[in-house]
Amino acid sequence: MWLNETLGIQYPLIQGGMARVATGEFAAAVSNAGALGIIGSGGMTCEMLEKEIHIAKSKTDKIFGVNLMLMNPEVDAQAQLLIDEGIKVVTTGAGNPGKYIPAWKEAGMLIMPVVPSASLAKRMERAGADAVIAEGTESGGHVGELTTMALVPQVKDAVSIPVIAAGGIASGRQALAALALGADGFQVGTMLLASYEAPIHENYKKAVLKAKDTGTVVTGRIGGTPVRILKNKMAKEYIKKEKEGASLMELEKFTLGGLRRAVVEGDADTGSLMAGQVAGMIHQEDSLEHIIANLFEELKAAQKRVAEIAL
Ligand code: TUI
Repeated sequence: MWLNETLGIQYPLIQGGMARVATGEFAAAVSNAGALGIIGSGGMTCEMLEKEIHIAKSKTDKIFGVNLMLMNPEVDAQAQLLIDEGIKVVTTGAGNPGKYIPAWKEAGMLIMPVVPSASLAKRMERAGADAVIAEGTESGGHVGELTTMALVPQVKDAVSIPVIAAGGIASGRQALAALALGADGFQVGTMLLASYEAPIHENYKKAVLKAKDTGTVVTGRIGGTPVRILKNKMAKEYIKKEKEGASLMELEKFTLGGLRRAVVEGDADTGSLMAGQVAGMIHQEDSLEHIIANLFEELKAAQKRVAEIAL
């Protein structure tokens, strides 16, 4: 497929940006397992990002990338850091990276912004993006409105650059469905939380393994920053307060530091346990190598099964 052929990697698979989870060591492990590892800049200062890039470089000879979280207060300096560090692939999230694209192109980087709509996909194509990642609202963390099922084909029809499908992919069946929608590659996040290598607290991992299909909820829709997390005490209270018309300030008090509480401290009650709707289909811990190889074994089996259906 376009993605693995362009990057010279084994699998047409990108790891999602996963703020506070996707460290340099984790991204290197994903790249070593044959996919494209990505360091997530969400929650990092510029100095932290630099350190993580150096760690990734020391842990793999394979290609890896950086996800630039565009709401990060240090994003301007981080955008330049990627050039200075010779980063070859950048994905972006939570905004429009248009102003950085000319300098990134000049540096020869492969640019793949996450888009929640066909209109932003078109703008990104005009701005010079090499591909777009069409991420449906099934995904974890900061989400758009459209589902992967509705978004991917509409983005595909709107642009002529390659389209990577994201949101709701954790099995070969879902990857095959993404192919049918027109995808030129896949991005996954939630399924990798269940890897031995994921640097998250045991309690976070256990909560993902325990989650059911209806186990996630979107907080912050009213405030304009919708974030999908596993349902817990904090999420329920947040939604209740949101419905009661609480002020943004009051709501922020709930979520401030929530991701750190989840990932580092393992506080499953008041932490912000970001995860996608596919959490309900993840039942066991495994190595990154197995998780990724299995996805493509399943994809081949699903493709064969579908090809044999008489219509
Ligand atoms: O970015 C993500 N997912 C994330 S970022 C993150 S860190 C965070 N922490 C606390 C609060 C909020 C975020 C956790 N998960 N996914 C990619 C994504 N991008 N989803 C939606 C978008 C998006 C939304 C609007 C991309 C562009 C956009 O453009 C608006 C515009 O300016 O046109």
